[in-house]
Amino acid sequence: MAFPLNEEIDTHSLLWDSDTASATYSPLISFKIKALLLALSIFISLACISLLKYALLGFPEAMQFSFSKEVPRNQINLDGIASKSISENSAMRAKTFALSQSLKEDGGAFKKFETNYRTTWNKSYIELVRKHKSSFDRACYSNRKICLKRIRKTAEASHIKTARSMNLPIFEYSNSPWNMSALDSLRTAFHFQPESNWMNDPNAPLYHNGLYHLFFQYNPNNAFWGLISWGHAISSDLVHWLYVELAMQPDQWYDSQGVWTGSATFLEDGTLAVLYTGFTNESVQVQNLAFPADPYDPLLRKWNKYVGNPVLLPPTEVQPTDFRDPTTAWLGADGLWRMCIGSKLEGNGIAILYSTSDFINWKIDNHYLHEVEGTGMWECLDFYPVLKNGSPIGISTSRYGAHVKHVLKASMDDSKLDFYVIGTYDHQSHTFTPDDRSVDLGRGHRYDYGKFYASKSFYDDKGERRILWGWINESDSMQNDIRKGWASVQALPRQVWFDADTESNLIQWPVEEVLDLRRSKYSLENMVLQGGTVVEVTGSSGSQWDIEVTFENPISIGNAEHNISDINQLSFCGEGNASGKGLYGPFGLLVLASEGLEEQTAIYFFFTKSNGTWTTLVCSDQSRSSLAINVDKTSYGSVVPVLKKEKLLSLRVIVDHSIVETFVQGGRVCITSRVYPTLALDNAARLFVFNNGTMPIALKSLDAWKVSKVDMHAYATVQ
Ligand code: DQQ
Repeated sequence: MAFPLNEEIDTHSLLWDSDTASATYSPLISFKIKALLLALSIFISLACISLLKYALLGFPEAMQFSFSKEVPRNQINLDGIASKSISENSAMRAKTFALSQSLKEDGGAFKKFETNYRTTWNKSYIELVRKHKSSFDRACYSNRKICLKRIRKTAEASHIKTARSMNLPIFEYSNSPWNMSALDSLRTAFHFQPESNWMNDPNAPLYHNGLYHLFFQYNPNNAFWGLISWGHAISSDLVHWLYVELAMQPDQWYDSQGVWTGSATFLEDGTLAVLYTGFTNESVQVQNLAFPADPYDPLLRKWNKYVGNPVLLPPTEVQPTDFRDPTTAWLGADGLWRMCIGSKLEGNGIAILYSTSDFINWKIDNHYLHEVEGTGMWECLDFYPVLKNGSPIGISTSRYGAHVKHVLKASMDDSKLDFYVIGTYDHQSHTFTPDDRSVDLGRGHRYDYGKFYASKSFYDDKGERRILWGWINESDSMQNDIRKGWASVQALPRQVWFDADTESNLIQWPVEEVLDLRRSKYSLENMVLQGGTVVEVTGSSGSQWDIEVTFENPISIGNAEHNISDINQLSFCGEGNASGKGLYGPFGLLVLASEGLEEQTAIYFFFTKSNGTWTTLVCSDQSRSSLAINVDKTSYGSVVPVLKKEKLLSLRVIVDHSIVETFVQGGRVCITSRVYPTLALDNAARLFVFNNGTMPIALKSLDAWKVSKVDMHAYATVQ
């Protein structure tokens, strides 16, 4: 028999025909044999696995392992839910497809993001970094820091070469005010940040089995936003962190464009459930569930996405891209869990309220938990009780009663600011009523008057306190972030409680564990600062500080009677005003200042008078924080509530290389600034006190502690 001539021959299906001693081509026989061989090999593999298991565990244990391993007390009962959900799953898919059609008309928020941020040369540069990173990755195990530097250097060199050859604009690294080692000096020493790449919102912070967990929005590949996964770190003290593997990655149709922000809830039986937003393959925002794969693992390293995801689709009245960031749930007296999700409707920010009995089947309520006109999209909602009596003791999210007030926080997508409002939550009607609508969300109190966004709190039952995390974004250029190899940090974790003195705001204070990082102390005492004075704190070189300073309140010591006309300067905290002059102030601190004061970040008080009433302002002036030109130097500020009985004004200022976090009057007002000095780096940075006002100001005390660096590293490296 001859070979067929004009066909491609599959050499695997050539059979030897013993009768004719010639090769026979038989596709049918070949298929049967293949199928037989496949079935045989599957059978043999299964048998081998079972034998191996029995050999290792012994027969009875092996059976137990498969069928009757004790179900942990704190494991959710998923019986019967999985099968139901699989059939629901395809219905969900069809619905998300329909929703995605309306999204296309909207232009696609993600596309907009890409166009805004990825300029031509950025694209080519990012590609280069990616290319070089993969080739260096193998060599990076031993010394990650050196390796990252090498990647950046090589990428820069080839970027310049490619950009030249393609006639593209070149980012002039030679003109950059920072060389690579100066850029490394901008990295924080004791604020939480991943080893490299991009981070944004804190997610599902929690305390469990002796460990604190922080999850965070993370791009594992680059120092800019994209391909968002959940990074994960663990700590026993909220200060020293070990990075563990990614908790979740975008690997399912319902989160393929990003595993977005979510929250953790401990159910009544101790089960830990995480609800998060998935950005689907069809660009729809849906809510998904995930559980620790092994609830016995104290590190909670592996996570299982629930087989019936998504558990919630956007309701028809909102856009499919305006439905995200579920809160931690709270348990009502009716036995139902409730949570809310941020959205917008006709320009109004809304908190959509849901309830459930099993955490899987959620029902939308007939009213929103809250709505504020014209505030745009609300992201990252947070809703929790605080004790009315002003005790710093925290309470769990499900607590209610006459002794509590409730706090609702929304992150305003349009302005990237976090606002909170305090009010009453009615546990019968599930309505929330702000105490004072004039300071409602978007109009009144902010957690922080500087850079602090997408925050999330949790109840820490170990410390009996409520702890708040907030994301501090970069404000240098994206090019700079890529060169640095990292972007964003988390603010220090803050304990938060109700301010019973003012009865209108919250108090926030760095968790007490931060005190353990304090080292040598430098002090000043009882000093009168005449107008125009700048005094260096001796020995103050360095860029890691925890500073507490108090001044006598000039108004409470009788000066209020000065017969001056009103100074209506509520906008005083604008650009460059630390060098301005008032009657009382500006006075305060200059941090991250170069020796010749070419660079300085001023944190100061200033008093204004209107209709005979004095108002205290606190400002953070970044206008001279850096000689670099392409960094954001916006100044921030706020009015500070100061009670008549308060004879002292206080600042606690925490400095960490490129972060200045300020807590005013015991934490009534907070301001966080990003600064990027070029001269005032590391030991070249100095600390001064100053008074630019006309009237002398009495400095009562200043204590400045050097803060030690915290070594954060991957958990695996210390095994
Ligand atoms: N960041 C997440 C969203 C959230 C936004 C995406 C807030 O879930 O609304 O990274 O920064």
